[in-house]
Amino acid sequence: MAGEPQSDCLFCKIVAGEVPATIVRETETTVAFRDINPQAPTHVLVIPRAHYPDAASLAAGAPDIAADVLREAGQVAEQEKVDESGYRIVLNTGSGAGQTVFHAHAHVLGGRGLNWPPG
Ligand code: DGP
Repeated sequence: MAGEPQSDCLFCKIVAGEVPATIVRETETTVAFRDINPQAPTHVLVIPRAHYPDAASLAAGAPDIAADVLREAGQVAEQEKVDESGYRIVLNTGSGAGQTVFHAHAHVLGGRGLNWPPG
């Protein structure tokens, strides 16, 4: 069923506390933790506790939680003090765009110059 935990999902295991992560913020609906392979001085992933495979399916199936993820991304940027210098929220969608974990997540990147367009 949409939103239910998946036994083979890494990020569901982080939500359940079965895989360790450096958690920086938590809400009733979201968890934010440091990326294991940081691409910037600040690189935090914000995920919904509920399992949806990508951002689009999250927005379609649980729009309130999609909004929570975006709100939390902004809170992470503030907490990490990258909000004034500027930061990027990235939602890789599909393997062709670099998505490797199929549990919706927003990357929050900041603390260095960020080029446009991204690679
Ligand atoms: P994406 O490529 O957009 O699907 O992003 C997945 C990110 O997840 C990638 O930047 C690396 C990160 N990641 C993968 N495995 C782990 C893990 O076990 N712990 C943490 N903290 N991050 C992970």
